[in-house]
Amino acid sequence: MSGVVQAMTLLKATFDEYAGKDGDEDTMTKAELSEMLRNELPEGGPKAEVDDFFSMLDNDKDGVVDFKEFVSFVTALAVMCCS
Ligand SMILES: [Ca+2]
Ligand SMILES: [Ca+2]
Repeated sequence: MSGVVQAMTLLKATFDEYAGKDGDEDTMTKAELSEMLRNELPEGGPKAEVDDFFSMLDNDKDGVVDFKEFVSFVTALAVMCCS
């Protein structure tokens, strides 16, 4: 597997793990997102409110974060941090 494929697989696995907690693994609720931030990021993640973070992720404002929104956000973050 290439590094990119590996990274994508990992992203998808992480998304599925947390998004599936309420039985709907296609979308992530605010509760699921905040659990992911607590577990996956050092120091519980950015100190910004989960609310702010969630609305940044929820591009189409339907109240949940789907995998596409999740990936676009992570990609944007990677571009900001690594370029
Ligand atoms: Ca869910
Ligand atoms: Ca959404």
